Order: sequence, then C-alpha cells, then structure tokens
Amino acid sequence: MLALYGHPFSSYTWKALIALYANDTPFEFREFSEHAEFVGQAHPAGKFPVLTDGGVTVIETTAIIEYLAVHHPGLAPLIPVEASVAATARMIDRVFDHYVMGNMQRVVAAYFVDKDNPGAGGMRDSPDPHEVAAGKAGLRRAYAWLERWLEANLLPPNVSLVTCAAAPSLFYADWVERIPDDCPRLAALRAELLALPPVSRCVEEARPYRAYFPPGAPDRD
Ligand SMILES: N[C@@H](CCC(=O)N[C@@H](CS)C(=O)NCC(=O)O)C(=O)O
Repeated sequence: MLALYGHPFSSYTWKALIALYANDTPFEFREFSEHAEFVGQAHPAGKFPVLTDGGVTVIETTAIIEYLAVHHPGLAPLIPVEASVAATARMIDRVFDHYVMGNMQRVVAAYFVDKDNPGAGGMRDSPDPHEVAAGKAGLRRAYAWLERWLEANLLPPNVSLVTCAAAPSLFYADWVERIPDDCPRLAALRAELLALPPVSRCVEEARPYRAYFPPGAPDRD
C-alpha cells in the first residue's frame, strides 16, 4: 500500500497528490507533522512529501512522479510516452520547480525567522524586504520566459509531470506576484490547470489552511 507523507496546504505535496488523484491510485495520506521523525530521516533536508511503497521510500516530487509512472501506471501517462516529448516535460518541470516554485518559496520564506527551518523560529514582525523583492523579480522573469515558451511550443497533452509541477507553482506564485496582463497564455494555463479535477481537489482540500499563507492569501481562487 502506498502512503504519502505531506500536508494539504503544501505546494510540493500537491505536486505528488495531482499524480495520485489523476490515476485514482489508492494511497493513504499521512500528515507529516504526525510522522516528523520519519520524514526528518527520509529526506536529507527533512522536506516533504515522502512516498512509501511497502519497504521502498521515494523522496523528491519529480522522482516520486517518475516512480508512480513506472510502478503504478494509470490512464494519465505521467511521463509522456514519446521520448522527445518526455524530455520536454522534464525540462519544463525543472523550470516550474526552480524558477516559479523556488521564487514563490523565497518570498514566503522571507516571513519566517529561520527561513531554512520554517517550522522552528516563528514569523518575523515584517518580512526581509531584499528577499521579497528578489523573489518577486525572479517570478516576473520566469513568467516572461514561460510566456515566450508557450507562444512557440505546446505542452504535453493529458495530466503529466508538467501538470503536477505547473499547477501548484502557478497557483501560489500568482498569490505572491500576480501574473501580469502581458502574459495572457500563462494566465490562461493557470486557469485551465485549476479547473482539472485532480487540481481542484487539491485546491479544496487546502482551503481551510489559507489563513496560514504568510504574505496573506488573496480573496479569490
Ligand atoms: N525538491 C523538493 C522540495 C520539497 C519542499 O520544498 N517541500 C516543502 C513543503 S512544500 C517543505 O518540506 N518545507 C518544510 C521545510 O523546508 O522544512 C521536492 O521536490 O520534493
């Protein structure tokens, strides 16, 4: 039996959940805080989600999705079958993780006393302005790159690694730095992704926790 250790409001937990929900893969959800020692040992930085499959432990969401595609395949081909499309999916997955999720997390972390250990030191009275500005600038640059890429390229069809990475990163990044009007393709992609059943399920399950979003969750979505 599969088990996923994570939190319903965590963007990277969504990344794994979308893959599991898309294929109706049976699994047990375990709140990471109730298994803090296990998660702390399982990942080199104590990060979640963590997937277990019997005696196998898989960390890092991209690897979790690759693992699910191999060992628990379903109707949604999480990794596109054609090798060149799969290579593109992996490239775009990296772009969303590093430059959208990464910069969104940088802004959020600016609100924590200990940004490397968010759960430990509590919240600052005011966020570190340099970190907020740098994270937002990084997001604007990533948005512009993605808009140009979407103008010239097609995303893999169906729910794939790209969907899993793009949906949570665009969902939360837009809360931190709104996708500007000159990125209409990216804004449309965010709306399309949020309408997908496995993604809207994550949005609804996370709704009760919105008050905890450090920069303040906007009254939409
Ligand atoms: N590269 C990791 C990133 C995971 C990650 O950043 N998880 C966040 C939750 S969304 C986390 O564990 N934060 C708590 C911490 O850093 O202590 C992955 O793809 O799984």
